[in-house]
Amino acid sequence: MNQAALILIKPDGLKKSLTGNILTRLSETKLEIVAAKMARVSRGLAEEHYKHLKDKPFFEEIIRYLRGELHDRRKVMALVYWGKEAIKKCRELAGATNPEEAEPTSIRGSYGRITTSGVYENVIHVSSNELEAEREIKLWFAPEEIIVELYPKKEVSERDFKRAVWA
Ligand code: IDP
Ligand code: MG
Repeated sequence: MNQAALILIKPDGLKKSLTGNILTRLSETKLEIVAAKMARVSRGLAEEHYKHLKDKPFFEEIIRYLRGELHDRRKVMALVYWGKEAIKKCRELAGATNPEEAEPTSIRGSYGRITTSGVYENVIHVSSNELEAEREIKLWFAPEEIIVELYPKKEVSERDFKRAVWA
């Protein structure tokens, strides 16, 4: 069954110039990329993304990490991979959360590290299950940014709605 998975190339991945390497590794899955963009990460977005970890002692640090405050790169690359068993395939390639325990040839095993303050800098985020994937994809992307129909959507008309267009 086709699945969608949210992938984030985290600020350490960007700072280490790993975008190409990571996308090359992920292309082994033969999955389809159905959305991609660079995104600024507001505090609200980061806190919502990691809300299941709110009670963890490392919560504040991973918010700072995702926002790029530890790497002077205030952005992430966000992508949606789509296809058969997308979550399992992407998580396998990503490797374990703790980069020291991750399989050495996995993405996290190859490029991750643990900082002296204890943050697992593991260069990539991958959704952990279908429910989380749906929640995360809806958080990071608007319907029109995704080129396949993933989830039900609705139309709303907005009065006096302003948006930027090219001058
Ligand atoms: P996942 O990214 O493998 O799904 P989660 O448990 O969702 O792992 O944790 C989110 C992120 O928080 C991890 O990718 C990692 O950067 C960081 N993290 C998770 N557990 C720890 C920990 O025990 N110490 C430090 N950082 C952690
Ligand atoms: Mg997770």
